[in-house]
Amino acid sequence: MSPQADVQPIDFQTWLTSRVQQVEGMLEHTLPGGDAVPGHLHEAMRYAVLGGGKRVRAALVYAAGEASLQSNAAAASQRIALDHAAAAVELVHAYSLVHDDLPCMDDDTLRRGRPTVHVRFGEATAMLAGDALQPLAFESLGMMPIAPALVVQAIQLLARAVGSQGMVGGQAIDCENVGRVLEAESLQQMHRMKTGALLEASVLLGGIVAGGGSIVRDGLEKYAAAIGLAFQVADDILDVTADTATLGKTAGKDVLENKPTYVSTLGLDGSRELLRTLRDEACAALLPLGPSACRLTSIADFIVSRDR
Ligand code: GRG
Repeated sequence: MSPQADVQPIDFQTWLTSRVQQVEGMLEHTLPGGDAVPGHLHEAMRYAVLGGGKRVRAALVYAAGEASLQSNAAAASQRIALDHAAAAVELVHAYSLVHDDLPCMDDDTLRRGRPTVHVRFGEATAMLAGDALQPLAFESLGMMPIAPALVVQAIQLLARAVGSQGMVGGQAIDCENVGRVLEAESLQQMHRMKTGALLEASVLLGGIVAGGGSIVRDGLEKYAAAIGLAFQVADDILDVTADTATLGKTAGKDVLENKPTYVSTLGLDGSRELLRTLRDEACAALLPLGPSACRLTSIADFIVSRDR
């Protein structure tokens, strides 16, 4: 079956539901059971990972992978590898949320519509649960049944994206700038690192694992840079326009804590305009990939129009 025939028959919502179920099955299988010692830690890890979430990062892995897959003998192994990569990015994402919610960071009590991990399990266990989710993500990548050189490439890519020059570095800049007004350029750099880097890595992992060629990778890189930023702009807009019940996390916190955001820098209208521009940039980058990239286009639309 050609990649095009593979993506034509089902609508985006059906596709997304099926990929969310796929990654949640994989996560269930990858996480140690709550009966494995130490039970309290494993319960906390499972609570952090399996309690909802939109699974945008996993969807990006699958969509980029499906845009890159060829119908050849390697495709079956590459599809299994996509499951491992999708689980890996959701494990890292869950760890970042657990640590971000801790009293020493954002001190949040609500996440995904439920008490945060430290509220439910205690601060020390929440910290350890986040710590343990990280290596589990890299273990998942290490189990991908593809060429070892590609496994190494995928591990390096994710490690760089979430380290001190990516997600964690962005969080450090965020912490240092609470209460300060950031120039648009500095704000963008912070968000590219804090939120954009993992989203970008999710897209690129899909391309690496599914063996995408240079034209595909080039398109994916440009797409990933635009949607990585678009996600954060949408998040900043939602912080001021949506309510806590819809978001499943405390709304209005950025303003309350005087955090630098797109809305505080560009205003609501300016932020909405930037969001539309980034969506168009992302979709234009996909044109050379043809119809097999249709899921990535739909995810870009989903990111800019999401209500939670
Ligand atoms: C390493 C402590 C530490 C933090 C890393 C990503 C991050 C920095 C912190 C998360 C805090 C946060 C709310 C960032 C804004 C954008 C974002 C990542 C929102 C949450 O992602 P969603 O909306 O969440 O994809 P779900 O629950 O749907 O998975």
